[in-house]
Amino acid sequence: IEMSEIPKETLALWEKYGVGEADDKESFQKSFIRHVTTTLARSVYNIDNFSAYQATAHTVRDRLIKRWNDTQQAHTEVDPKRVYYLSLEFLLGRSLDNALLNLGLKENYGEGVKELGFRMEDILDEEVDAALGNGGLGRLAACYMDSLATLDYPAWGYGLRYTYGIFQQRLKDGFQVELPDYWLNFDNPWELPRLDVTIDVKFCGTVNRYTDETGKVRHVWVNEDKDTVQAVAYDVPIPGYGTKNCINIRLWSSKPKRKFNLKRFNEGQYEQAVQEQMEAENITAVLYPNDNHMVGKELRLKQQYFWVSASLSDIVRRFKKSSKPWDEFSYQVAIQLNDTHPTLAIVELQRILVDLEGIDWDEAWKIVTNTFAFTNHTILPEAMERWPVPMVQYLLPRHMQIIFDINLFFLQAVERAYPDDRELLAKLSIIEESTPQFVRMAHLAIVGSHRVNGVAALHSELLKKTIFKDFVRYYGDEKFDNKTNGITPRRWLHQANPKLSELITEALGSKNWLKNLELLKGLKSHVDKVDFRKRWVTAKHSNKVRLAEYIKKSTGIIVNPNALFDVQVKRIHEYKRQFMNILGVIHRYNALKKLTSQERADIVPRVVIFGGKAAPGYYIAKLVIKLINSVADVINNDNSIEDTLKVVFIPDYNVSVAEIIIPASDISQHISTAGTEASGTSNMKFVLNGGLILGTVDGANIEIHEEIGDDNIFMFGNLADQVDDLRHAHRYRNIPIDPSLQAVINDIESGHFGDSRIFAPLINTITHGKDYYLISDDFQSYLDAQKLVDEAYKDKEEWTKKSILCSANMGKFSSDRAIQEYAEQIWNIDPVPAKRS
Ligand code: F58
Repeated sequence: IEMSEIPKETLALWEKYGVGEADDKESFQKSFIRHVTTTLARSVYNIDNFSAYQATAHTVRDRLIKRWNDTQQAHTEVDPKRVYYLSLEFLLGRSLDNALLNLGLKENYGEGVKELGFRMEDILDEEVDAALGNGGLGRLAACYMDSLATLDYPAWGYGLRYTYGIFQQRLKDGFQVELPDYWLNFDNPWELPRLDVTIDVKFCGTVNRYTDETGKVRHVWVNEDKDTVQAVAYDVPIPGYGTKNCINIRLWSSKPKRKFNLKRFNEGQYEQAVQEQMEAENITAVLYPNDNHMVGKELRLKQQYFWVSASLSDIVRRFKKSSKPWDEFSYQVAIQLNDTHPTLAIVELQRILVDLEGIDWDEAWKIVTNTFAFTNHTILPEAMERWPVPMVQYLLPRHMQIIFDINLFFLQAVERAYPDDRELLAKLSIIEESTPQFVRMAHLAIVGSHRVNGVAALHSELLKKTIFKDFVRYYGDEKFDNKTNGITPRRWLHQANPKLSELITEALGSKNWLKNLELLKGLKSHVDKVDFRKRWVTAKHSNKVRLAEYIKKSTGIIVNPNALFDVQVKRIHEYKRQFMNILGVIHRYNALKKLTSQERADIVPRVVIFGGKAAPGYYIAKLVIKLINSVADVINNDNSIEDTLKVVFIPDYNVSVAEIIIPASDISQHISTAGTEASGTSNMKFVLNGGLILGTVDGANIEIHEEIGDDNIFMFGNLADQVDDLRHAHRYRNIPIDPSLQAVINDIESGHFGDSRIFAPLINTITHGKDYYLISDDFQSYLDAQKLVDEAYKDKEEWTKKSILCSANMGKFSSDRAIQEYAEQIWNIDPVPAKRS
């Protein structure tokens, strides 16, 4: 209702008793105690760190809700064009510290809890991560939400509320074991259940054709009640930094529509009576734990449609509130597809417009293609989504018809442009003509979007030259562009590295760099100041001490914070080549053993740190973890090398562990085979925190190199355009293995690191598997680059200058820059600041 319709007296009461915005220490304490008493039903006598966390979280939540409401109110009043970011993964991590910092409450609340007998660090440490994502793609979505909120864009995220997030990783005898991540065990203060916002989602059934009163052929999709599930909304508020704006991620949870099969129950079939209910709840039960790999499970397809259907129905409902004509839809709504996982949204919107709204096909299709844009995150063939036609037909019969029609009209248009080129038609077709047929989701996403982008310059170029080449030929170059990824400096520097953040703020004279990362350039003028460098080193050192403590706590291994910390943390995947890293470690170890004690005194001691999860079904990746741990066992217990080398595998790498590791790194490794890592985003986080990187000429490494300059990065290896030839050579010619690599392999095979039979399948990927990821081809160049790192680290002053220049030149990689590009060049949206009340 309109404000003018509400009686003045009522408004006055709301004004008087409305939730205040008081952010001072006393208001915090009052609210904290109220939550302990009423929300938690505890008292001063039985409150532990966890309850203190809950009470603090609820106090912050109250403030968030206020901002969230004000933001929604502002959006409703202005009714601007909104962007909807559809992502199957939002890897948010913890929320409390982030909210305290973004809302500017940290100091007051810190003092507040102290007086109540707690330490803020302990309270923050009680929170479990929201781990609704696998890796880069999911974390990117989280960084983008932070930037959308900070820049006041009218944006919504849409995703799934998995009951189980990414599995927790333990190590047993050096092998990975997976445990379920039941993250909702305790109440989750960072979500607002909207039990009144429910949407029915249909599956299966049949399609009926009929002719309507105007003589038009129409379709209705009908199904049985038992095949309908309900989507329930849970809203996750995302506060911006230094703004009152707070946007929303709406996560859907599945519930049965029909609660109970009474007939079955009365027949005494108790299990069957609740079976449908369980099947419905299964849809959002678990996040699929694969990174850069497609699994063709029916449940996964059900997840995708469930999410897409609920989200679109919500988006369309919001649009309809404004009573604007349908041809204005794409002026009010932009939808970004985070990879191909939400591609069915294209089909669903076409279905809504044609079947439900009665709009002509061509007109509907124009609206659809003007609405959607698609981001691709990988070029690896095994990650490309394809769904068997029979499976789609069974679950979504009407959608399958529409896909065939979209394909027919598309191929007809191609044929008009390129008559008699049957090969081109086959290559572009949305349907792969195999037995059974498959739907190629990337093709559907391209055809149904007005813009397609890759996530780093090289990646976007490779897309155009390889997998999307024929589409470029048909559509022209303009439809395809690049949006280099970015990361939020709020979480990845200000929050994760408070010491460095404080130093930077002091040097630059304000906190403005947190909203305009280009201002870091101002650090350059401090590089030559001895005192500044000293403080820079002190910050890094204290981060290393913090990580050393964490390593001791989580692995029992003691490491020396004065050693060079060499880090590779990311999902374990053959293309990321953690295997090459550990082979390099063995090479180093063998070299160290040959030295005399005197010679060893000259060596820079190293701690090589690994972390990352392997997909549970990825056998080779799991062997890499085992090899790292076996090698670590031998090296860490070999006194003869006098602590010049330590190897650590930190278990259960996740967002909050990353926040401890990244600020403590001296050098980190981003060593994928050239052309395989679309962008990488941790590379940006490390460099922003003054860590140098050792990397291949791949993904965003290339653009980081461009920004920070030759002197501040260690690059090595073959280039992307050499990869095809090298692979071809491995396949058809007998290429001898690099001698240093062969020596290392021999060492493993001799049983030096335990029963070598375990590792045979892994070794075979190089010796008999044609070395698809080119470890042998890059090995010597990798070792040479490592030598340069050792040398450079000896000159501490020079190293520190490099470290400062690294941070100083990272302005480009703020997710604010990325989001601004999307907003201006793809979505066409403007900021809408919430009113300050
Ligand atoms: C990653 N992809 C890319 N996919 O590998 C990385 O280079 C890039 O920086 C990042 O996206 C952000 O653009 C990625 O994380 C997945 O995890 C998918 C999850 C769902 C199944 C398929 C892989």
